[in-house]
Amino acid sequence: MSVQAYAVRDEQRPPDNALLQIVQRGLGARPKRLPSWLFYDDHGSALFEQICEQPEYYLTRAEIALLTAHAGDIAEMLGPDVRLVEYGSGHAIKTRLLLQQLAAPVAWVPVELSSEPLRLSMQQMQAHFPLLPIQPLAADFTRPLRLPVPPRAPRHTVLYFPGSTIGNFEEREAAQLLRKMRGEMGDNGGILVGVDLKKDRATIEAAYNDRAGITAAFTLNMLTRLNRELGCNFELGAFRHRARYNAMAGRIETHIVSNKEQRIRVGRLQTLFREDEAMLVEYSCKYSLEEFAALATLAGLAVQQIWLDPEGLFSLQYLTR
Ligand code: AVJ
Repeated sequence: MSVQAYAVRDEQRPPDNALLQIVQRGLGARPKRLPSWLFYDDHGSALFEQICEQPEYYLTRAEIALLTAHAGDIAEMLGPDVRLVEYGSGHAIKTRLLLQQLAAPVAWVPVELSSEPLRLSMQQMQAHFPLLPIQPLAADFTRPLRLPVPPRAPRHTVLYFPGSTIGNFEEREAAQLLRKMRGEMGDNGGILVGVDLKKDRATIEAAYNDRAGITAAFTLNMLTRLNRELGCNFELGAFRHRARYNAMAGRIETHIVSNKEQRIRVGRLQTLFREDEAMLVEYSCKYSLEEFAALATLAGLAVQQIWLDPEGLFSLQYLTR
């Protein structure tokens, strides 16, 4: 047996090549930049759930309040025999509020990258709606989807994209994603999308800098993940979380900032972080209603209806051709 076969560092699985390339490219870029989907390993997903419970993180509470107030109207507007395709599957409460009101839904199709969260949310949802056909789809929703054949013909397909996840995409990418969704929903389908709204800086910045430090832990967990999956040597104490609202661009910009000059190993490469060098890890774009309408137009869509939560912090918008 060759020694080479054992050259893999112990207690680590062999580095995933695609991931390694993405990270090497991101750390080689200037300024350094890593994609925000890297947050969501098991621990990151659990931390995100905790973020949603922080008093400062108004988004989730506002969206739930919105659905509590308006799910009935939304369901009425959508009509019966809807196929609900959900981008993501980690929104059990919101989805339940909506599904409860829908008349004779044809199927619920949660779309999620990893199959484990998919299986879990499927089980939970089936327990609440024993008669609802569930057709989970393990896929990357930024790529063209091949939707499963529905159990019966839907009146129309509604793509449900809650949580303001659309905000993680820069405007050009967001328009591209909406245009892709436009194709998937078909001629008389629609998109029901959660959009966080522009508001005062203090409220927005607090949401991404909770006092309990959960968001900071969520951000830095990306480094833990890279240590584990790629054998990097990030020291958690040597970096800090920074989230600031860029009012000009209308977005929260989250960075991981180096506390000192240090070298980090990424596979066979090394990268140098200067003291206070900031690596971009997330945008969370905020929109005015006018700006989002303009974005929809760019994607060949029109805003049919807008619902707001009682405090006017967050919107749910229905887009059609
Ligand atoms: C799940 C993408 C909507 O941008 O507000 C929360 C993720 N990041 N706190 C957001 C997140 C830091 C969240 N989204």
